[in-house]
Formats: sequence, structure tokens, C-alpha cells
Amino acid sequence: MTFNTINTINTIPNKTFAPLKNDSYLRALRQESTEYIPVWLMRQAGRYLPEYLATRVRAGSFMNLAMNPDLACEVTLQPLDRYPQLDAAILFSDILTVPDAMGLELSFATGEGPKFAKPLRHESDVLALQVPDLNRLKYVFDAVHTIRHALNGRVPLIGFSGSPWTLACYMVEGSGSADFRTIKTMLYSRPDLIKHIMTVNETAVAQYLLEQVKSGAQALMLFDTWGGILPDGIYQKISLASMSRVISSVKQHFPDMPITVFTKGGGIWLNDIINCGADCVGLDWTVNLGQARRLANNKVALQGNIDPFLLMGSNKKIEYYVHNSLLTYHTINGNNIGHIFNLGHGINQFTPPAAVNTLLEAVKQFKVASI
Ligand code: 1CP
Repeated sequence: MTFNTINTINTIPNKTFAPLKNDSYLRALRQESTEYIPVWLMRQAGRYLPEYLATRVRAGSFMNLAMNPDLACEVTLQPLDRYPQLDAAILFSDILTVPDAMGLELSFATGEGPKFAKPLRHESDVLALQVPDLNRLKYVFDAVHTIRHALNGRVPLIGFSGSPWTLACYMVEGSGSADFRTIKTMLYSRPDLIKHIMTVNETAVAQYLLEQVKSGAQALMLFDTWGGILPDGIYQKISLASMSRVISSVKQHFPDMPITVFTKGGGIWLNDIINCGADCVGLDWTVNLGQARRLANNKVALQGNIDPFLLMGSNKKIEYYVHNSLLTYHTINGNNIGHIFNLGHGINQFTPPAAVNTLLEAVKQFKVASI
């Protein structure tokens, strides 16, 4: 099988990388035809893989792993080595490195979620917040550069950031949350403080993404994991508008850089999200792919949207639901453009690795069987 080398960015000032051998993911983002439906999985590197757990033990902690470019590179490549069906790599890091660089002091206790030692709880915490010195995130940019070289053109490398709002949720709550009571209380009682956090985050996220592109990222993704906790009207005004401005900032410097926006629980606002300036919209499992395609009307590519817990089912179930989902988007003899297969959220840590292979095979078989 031959692939055209991409004509977008594969040479960054002072940095030359190998030409891409598999550009199906980038072609789908541009809504060009592909020989099959490209696929990658959110959180494809991580705790469900025994090889990841082994590297993490060697590193000593999640942060040691993420801050060491060679180890970050090693775990980025692990899912690609295990699953040759994958058509993209995603930088191994975390969305919470940015608030860590702002001084909130991130840590991960084994078996628990992330925690900030210094969350934004008081007015003085918020007013002291500043866009971080990018040198504090140099380890991320070094990892991007190392991974891009190690990929040697195998598949494109996705860089990413949390959305300004999703970062704000962790920064105010100090960890994950069941109800987001602290940030929602701030939202309704001190909207001025939320505005301040969002302004700082927006600038930080834009700078962070730009630097990832300069270091070798070939596509970008904004994870708006907690946009869906906002009410209608406020989501558009706060989370979506800030992502829109981040996208404009990146596109000012790199107009061809493809950007995907994913708001978990954002299906109800799909029309607004389609028009936010992104090239691709990530969908969770509540959205029908075919309906989303009709709404998108070729304005954006679509990514998604299988429930990650389908991977806990039998092979037959996995094959059935993958096929069903694909049939909503891809008609027989239709054109299979503008769709990147993915899960509707990150892969769960208890997922059996063999189930992932079944899922990926079902996606690759689809072209043979139906298109
Ligand atoms: O292959 C990959 O995609 C791995 C790289 C990656 C990415 C893109 C990691 C590694 N984290 C993320 C993004 C991320 N981190 C998001 C957005 C995507 C999503 O919604 O899943 C979010 C919300 C986080 C925050 C975070 N970091 C959580 C969730 C906490 C909560 O609120 O429930 C957790 C558990 C982490 C730690 C983390 N990040 C990544 C891994 C592999 C892990 C597990 C840490 C470990 O090894 O102990």
C-alpha cells in the first residue's frame, strides 16, 4: 500500500522529520478520501497495557514518566507496536501539566486520580495566577520532538491540551469531582474570578499548543472533558468561546494545522461546536454518527464514538456494535470521508488488551465487508 507524503507541515524551522508513510488520519481530518477508516483510541497508552504498567514502575511515578522524554516516547509507541492497526500516535503526557507549571503542584498517588497541592480556592489564589513560563513545560516539547523522530514517519503525532474550562475545573476543585460543587459555586457567586482563570488558561493553552506544533505535533486535540457539566448558554459563552479563540490563535500561525475539539456530553450543542472553527469534532457515545454527519454537512470531520465499556463485552458484541455504528455514517457504496474511528471517551484501565484488538480488526474489516 502506498501513501502520498503530506504537503502540510513536515518541516518545522530547524527541524526536519521523515516523510509520513501513513497519512490516512490527516487525510480524514481534511475530509479527503482514505483507503480505509482511520482509527486511534483516546488514552491508547495507559494502565490497561501491561507494558505501560512495567514502564511506570521503572519510572517510579506518573510524573517521572511524563517528565522523561525517552520514557514518554517509549509509552507513546507501546500501543502502536501492539496494535499495527492504529493510524495515529498521541503524545504521552497529561492535561494537568499546564496547571502544574502554573505552580499548583500536581501529584498522582498510585491507584488514585490527580491532586493539586495548591488549588485555587481564594480570591488571592486566583488573582496570583499567571500564564506559566513555557520553559517549565520544556519536557513536554522535548517529548514531542523525541516521539516525532522515533515515529520516523510511521503515523502522525497528535499533540493536545485540556480546554481552558476543563483545566479550570481541576484547578478549582483540586482533583476530579463527582458534582463540581466548588467551581460551580464560584461560577455563580464570583463569575469575575472564573473569567480571570479562563483568560489566563486560554493564553496558556494557546501558547502550549503552538509550542507543541513547533516541536513536531502534526495535529492537535482539545479535551473538553467537563464542558458537558455546564448549562446551555453558559457552555457556549465560557467553554466553547474560549476553545474557539484558542483555535484562532493557533491557526494564525499554522493555518493548516488540524484541530479536533471534544466536549464530553456536548452532543446537544453539536451545531455550535461544528461552527467553532475546529476541523474535527469528537463525539461521545450518546450521539448518532449518521445524524451528526448530516448536521456537519461537510463542515468538519467527525471522530468517535463507541462507548469505551463496549470493550468489556464479548467479541461478538464488539463486532456487532462497531459495525452498527459505522453503518450509521458510512453507506454501502458511499464515500467514506471525514470519519476517524475512536471511542466516545478514554479507554478504561480495566479493559482487556485482546478486546482492543477485536475492536480495531472490526473497524479495518468494515471497508472490506461494506464499502
Ligand atoms: O495515550 C494517551 O492518550 C495517553 C496520554 C493522556 C492523555 C491524552 C493521559 C495519560 N491523559 C490524557 C488526557 C487527560 N487527563 C484528560 C482528558 C481526556 C479524558 O477525559 O480522558 C483528563 C480529564 C485527564 C486527567 C487525568 N489524568 C485523570 C482523570 C481524573 C478524573 O477526573 O477522573 C487521570 C486518572 C489522569 C492520570 C493519567 N493520565 C494519563 C494516564 C495514563 C494516567 C494514569 C496515571 C497512572 O499511570 O497512574
